[in-house]
This record gives sequence, C-alpha cells and structure tokens, in this order.
Amino acid sequence: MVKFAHLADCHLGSWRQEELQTLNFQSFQKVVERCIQEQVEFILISGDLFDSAYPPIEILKGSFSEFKKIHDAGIPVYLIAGSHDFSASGKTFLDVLEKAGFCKNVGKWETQEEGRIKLISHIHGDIAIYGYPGRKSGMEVEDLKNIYIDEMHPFTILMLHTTIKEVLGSMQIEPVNKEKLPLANYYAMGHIHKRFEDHISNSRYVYPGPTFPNNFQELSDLQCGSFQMVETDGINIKTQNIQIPLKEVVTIELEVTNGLTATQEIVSHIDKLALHDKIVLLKLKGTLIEGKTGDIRFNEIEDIIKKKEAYIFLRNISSIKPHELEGITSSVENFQEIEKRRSEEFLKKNPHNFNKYHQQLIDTLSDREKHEDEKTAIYEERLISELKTILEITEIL
Ligand SMILES: [Mn+2]
Repeated sequence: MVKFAHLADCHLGSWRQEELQTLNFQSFQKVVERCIQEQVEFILISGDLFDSAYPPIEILKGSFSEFKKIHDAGIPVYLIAGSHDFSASGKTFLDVLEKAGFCKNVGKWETQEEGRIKLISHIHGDIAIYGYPGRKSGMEVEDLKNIYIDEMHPFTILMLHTTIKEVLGSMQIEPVNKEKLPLANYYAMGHIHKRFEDHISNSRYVYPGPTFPNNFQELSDLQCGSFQMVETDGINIKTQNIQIPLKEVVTIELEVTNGLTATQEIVSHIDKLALHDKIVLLKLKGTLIEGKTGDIRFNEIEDIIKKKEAYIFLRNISSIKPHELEGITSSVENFQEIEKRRSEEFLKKNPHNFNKYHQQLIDTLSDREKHEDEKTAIYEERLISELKTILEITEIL
C-alpha cells in the first residue's frame, strides 16, 4: 500500500485582509501537519502553490519553514506550476524551493516535431509521475492536446493544472477532453477551486479543492480548505477528501428593495445571530425600487458585527440592481451600451470642453488591460502614451 497526499491551489500570499491571509496560511500548515502525521509517501501539489510568481518575503519565510518540516520528515514533494505561479520567463520561486532541495518540479517535457509534447517521467518506486504546468488564461489547453507518454509503468500519475469539461459548471473556460489525455491511473488535477472526483474504469480524476477558499464566493461555497488523501496497492485506488475546518462561516443572504430602510432590515436580522469568532459574509441582492446602495450604512452594520466579535466581516453587493437600469437591461444588450447612452445624454447637458474626451477615455481604460506577464512599468508607459494621444497632450522638452 502506498499513501500519498494531493494538494492544489494553496495560493500562499492571497487575500488582502490580514485575518484571511492568516487563515490561508494556517490551513496550509494544518495540511502539512496532517501529511507528516500520516507519514505519507510523498506530497503532490498540482499548481498555484503561491498566489503569484514573486510572493512577498513574509509568505516565503513561512513557506520555507513548512517545506523544511516536510523535508525533515523525509517526504518528497512533487509539484507543477499553476496559472498563478507560472511565469513566461520561466523564473518562479518554485525554482528557489527546488534548488533548496525542498521539492521537485515534475513538469518536464520535450517538444518533438509537429508540436508533439513528450512528457518526461519522474520515477518514485513503482510509480511514474508526469506533469504539465498551467498557463495564464487557460493557454495550456491547446498544449494538452499534444502531450503524450511513451512508456508503460505499473502505476502512473499525471499532474495537470487545467479544466476538464465535467468540472466546468457554468464557467466560460475552454476545457480539455479528459478521454483524450494520455492514459494514467491517477490524474492529480488543480486550477478549478472545487472538490470533484470522477473515474473511468480504473482511472481517477481528482480536484482536491483549494487548501483554503480564495474569495467571497468560495468561502461561502466551500466553507474551508481541503486536500486529498490517496491510497493504492497498485491496482485499486482509495481516495478521501479531507477538509480543514478553522472558523465557522456564516453567509447572510438578504434581498433588499429599499436603500433607505435596508440598514434597519439588515441590522435587525443580524441582531438575532451569534457571530463570535465566525467569518461573516453578507450578500445583498435584489432591485432597489427606492434609494441607492450608497444609502445603506455599512459602517453601522460593521460596528454591530464587530460588537458581536466576529472574526472578520465581508460584504458583497454586486447582485444589487439599481431600479433605473431595470427597463434598459432587457432592451439593450450590455452595460457598455448603457454607459454609452448615458454618457451621450450627459454630454448634451454638460457641453464642457473636457467632456468630449469622456467616451474615448472610458473605452481606452476599459479594454487596456495589462497583458499577461507585461512588466508594470511597460504597461504604464503604454497606457500613458495612449492617454496622451487622446487628451492631445504634447510633451514639451
Ligand atoms: Mn488556483
């Protein structure tokens, strides 16, 4: 029997809020602790160990200390880069970890003629481990159509950071066809932050879920982080998803129709709840017939939640629709159209000289996103030079 752990999407360094950054890291620590306790044979990390290719020093310190513990316990770590810790330059902190002897990047391949990609195995006992990294914006999907394995092993693991059709749900991402992937016994997947398991005859396809939820919706859906514990005798595979509950999550979902009275409604609802040390998520939805979202006194709501000693409070108001947009949304296709129409009306009423730039600036700023891997300085330069053209600014040297 071989027992190994499969983790994905740790996103170490994610979350702006300190409280959640702490939980994110604690959750990872718990997983490490459990792996050492259970004396797993090895640990797989299927991409997005770090939230970015260059994580902050504090996060690196903590991470190295965890990897040292794993190393001292004699447990090898096999990993691939994900869409977040991937870097087009090929340089990431995963390399630093690997150089230090704390992990082995198993995303190895040789590009053959006609673009075919031959994966190179890493052998652990009777087990062959292969991997192909994630890329930004799902760019790995095309590559994965060309990967192949040309050896036979008693037990094969394929680590991928990508999306298979079955896990997709309503997301607008191009998936890979799992039947077309090279044959393996265990597909150690990452990228989609869901707990998911599927199988075809003896092959397992597993998404263990992130080691901690990464945004408001994930906190609400997943409640906590998780990873997969896998056991195999070389033929049969037994897998178990292990969840790491740290704090209770309370999702308060309320429908509001009046911005002016909403504060009172929310407060009286919260009054009845015990929130001590909990993660409190407030999700508002509905169409405001009176008042605006700006009329909701969130400071007041936050004060009450603080008094109840919640661990942290997050709110999400993106599902509230202002009343005035109601009629328009059905007749006009998208928000850009609405914006354009409004801006035209605004210009008619306010024919100030500067306002003639309005629409052009909105258009430029809304679709000039930073290119993947574009250096910030270069992006800024590009943006500024475009803005200068629009604003007809000529530099005086
Ligand atoms: Mn991820």
